[in-house]
Amino acid sequence: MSISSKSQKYIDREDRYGAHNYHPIPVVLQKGEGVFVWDVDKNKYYDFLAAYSAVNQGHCHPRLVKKLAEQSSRLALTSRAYYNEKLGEWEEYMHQTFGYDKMLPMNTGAEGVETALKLARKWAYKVKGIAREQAKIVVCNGNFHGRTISIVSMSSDPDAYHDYGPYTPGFVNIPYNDVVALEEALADGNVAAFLAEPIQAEAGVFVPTDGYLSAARELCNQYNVLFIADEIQTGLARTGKMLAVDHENVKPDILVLGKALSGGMYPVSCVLADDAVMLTIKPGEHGSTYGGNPIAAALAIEALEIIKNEKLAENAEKMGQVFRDEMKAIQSEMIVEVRGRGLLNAVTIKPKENKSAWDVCLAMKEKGILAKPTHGDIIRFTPPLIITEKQMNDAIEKIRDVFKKMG
Ligand code: IF1
Repeated sequence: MSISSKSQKYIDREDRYGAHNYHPIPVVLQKGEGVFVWDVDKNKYYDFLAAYSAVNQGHCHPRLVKKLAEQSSRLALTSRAYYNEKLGEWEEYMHQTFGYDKMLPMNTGAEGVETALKLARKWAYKVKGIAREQAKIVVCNGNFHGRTISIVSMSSDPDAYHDYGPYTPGFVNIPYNDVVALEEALADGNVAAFLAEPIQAEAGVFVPTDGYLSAARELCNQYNVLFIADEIQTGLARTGKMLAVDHENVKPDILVLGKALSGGMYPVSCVLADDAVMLTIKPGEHGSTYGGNPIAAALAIEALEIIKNEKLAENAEKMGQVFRDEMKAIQSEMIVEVRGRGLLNAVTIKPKENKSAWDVCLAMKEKGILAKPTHGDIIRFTPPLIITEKQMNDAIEKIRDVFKKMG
């Protein structure tokens, strides 16, 4: 696979001076616009990863670029030691959009998940009456909720947790998409919450059986357990609805958002909950330097307005169906399964003549399509939700050529 000497210089410099905590696709990007990115040699690509679903609105969306420039030249960061004119506007906007009493603003998705864990434990001790230090949180095998030590303490993936012990206690792992196992776990009176992704994205885009989310909601009600939905990747129109839980009209007790909440401009995350949960945290008991800053607030409102104005959920639903139909029609021994919802899709690859999913991604790069495997044999396809039918068909034609050549 060809890597220009110019690109190689960038790659070598990162290798020399940067931590080796990633193994990127060998492409060096310089510009992004909509569904497209360009490398340092001006080669153009469809971005079918969209920064792991953080760029739902498309690269460098003009409304977000304008909003970032405006706010950053007016007031960027105050900390929460003071009030600022934008945070309350964002909090009210989130209440009106998602229907929760209150919002707690953070920055990264992991911080949002950690905030949800802390709220669940506070609620357990102060409201449910679980004995202190005894609260348990039920999580699913195959989960991905971030990279902090408490979060990897929940993980069932050795790559995520190996050699990071000792681990945070209080997590109970059960199989995903298994209602019987969930009920057994929730029957323990010390359980504070059930945390799950409505679709397990990093694990390989595993969509649970219809009714699983509704059953989880009902069981959490029955056993007085908080249902926490991690919609950091599945949320914000990615799966064809504003939230993935909307496919079953389920309302979690705690909702965690991130990634596309800023349209890829700036780390913005938040936690939404009603007063009975949210007000268990008192002044001085949680926070963050950048959490709720004016830039984050301005961007989040604009990013959500774009999702609504441009009907990105409807487009994700429509284009996702086109993608899955066309991928299923490709005749290739390497394509084992095509699955997903909206524009959160994945293809399981069967290696052929020692060609792996990685090799497919390298071949797609040569044809102008960027995507990356997860867990070895699964390629995730998550383009920006603004993709048009013409662009989708053009991209699929390129992907089809790759499989035709690889067999
Ligand atoms: C990496 C994965 C995806 C997430 C869900 C919380 C977070 C994420 C459902 C934490 C973040 C990112 C992290 C990034 C790559 C990417 C990823 F492959 F790692 F797992 F998307 F699938 N909940 N996912 O997907 O949010 O702290 O990153 O803002 O760590 O390599 P964050």
